[in-house]
Order: sequence, then structure tokens, then C-alpha cells
Amino acid sequence: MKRDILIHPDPRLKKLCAPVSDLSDMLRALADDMLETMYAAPGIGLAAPQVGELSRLIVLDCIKADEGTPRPLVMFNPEVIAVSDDTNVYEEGCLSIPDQFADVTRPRAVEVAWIDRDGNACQEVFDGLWATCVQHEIDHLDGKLFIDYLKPLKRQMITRKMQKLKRERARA
Ligand code: K1U
Ligand code: ZN
Repeated sequence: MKRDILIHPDPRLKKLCAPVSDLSDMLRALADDMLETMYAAPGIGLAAPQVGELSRLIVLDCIKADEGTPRPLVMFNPEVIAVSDDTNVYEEGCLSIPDQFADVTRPRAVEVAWIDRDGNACQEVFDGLWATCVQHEIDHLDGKLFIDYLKPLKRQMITRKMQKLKRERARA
């Protein structure tokens, strides 16, 4: 089932999400819903708080639709366990901040540990767009948005645009 994506500003997007202790069918169903929602958007990642669920769960797939076999990843309790010294700048977007993009600097590569949908402990090094995306999604679990990396004035400008968008959507 496709879920509605929360739009910034929303208090649920600023919360610290709780670790998942037991993998239940409900959590697996939530992960499936999130993948469906992400592909439909379309997007390359999605975090549980973006659909109003305050659990440490993210999904991602950075393989472009026409560029190869999809690689949907479901990560419960994802954690960055190592970062590269060198950085990368990417013009990021966010499904909770539609049509707004800005350069964000992050470590170029990260090693991430997580639990997959079958309960297996996984660990992998990501680089390029995968590294950018997984860091962006883990930030969501800590109540952090890509605009939090921007100068206050630019952040305020984007927030005001989003408030206007939400007012217009509420009236439609
Ligand atoms: O977390 C989100 O809101 C999803 C976001 C992930 C992301 C994008 C760019 C850099 C870091 C993280 C998106 O998926 S925005 C949409 C997007 O980037 C995209 C959509 C279709 C094709 C390719 C990219
Ligand atoms: Zn986002």
C-alpha cells in the first residue's frame, strides 16, 4: 500500500526515531509499503518518519529505472560505522521538501551496519550516490533534513516555500 509522504515542516520529521527491537510482520509490511511509496514518488530512498512512523527503518534503491536490475535495500537500525576522510558534494533533494535542491557535502564513502528484512546482520561499504543517499536517510532517523546543512537564510526561504505549498494543498 502506498503511503502519504509528510511535507516539511512537520514535527514528526524532527524526532529521534526509536530502534526496532523485534522484526514483526507489521514492520515488514511497513518496509514493503515504503518501497512501493519510494518507487511511485519516484525517489531513491525513504525513511520511516517521512510516512509518519518513528522507527529506525529506511529503504533505498539507487539503480536508475533504465540502468539495470533494481536493488531494493531494507535497513532496520542502520548505523554508519566508518566514514572516508574525503568528501563528495551532491545536489540533494528530499521527497518531504518537493522541488528544492541544494549542494550538501558528506563523506564520499561510508560503511553501514544494519539488520535486513529477514533479521540478518549486514555490513557494506557504500560510495557515490549510494553513500549520499544512505547518509541522507539515516539523518532522517535522527530528525535531520538536508536543509539543516544550509545557511539559515536559505533554510528559512525553503521552509517558507514549503509552508505555502502545504497551505495551497490544504485548500485544493
Ligand atoms: O529521503 C528522501 O526524501 C528521498 C530522496 C533521497 C535522496 C535524493 C538525493 C540525494 C540524497 C538522497 C529522493 O529520492 S529525492 C528524488 C530523487 O533524488 C530522484 C528521483 C528520481 C530519480 C532519481 C532521483
Ligand atoms: Zn529526504
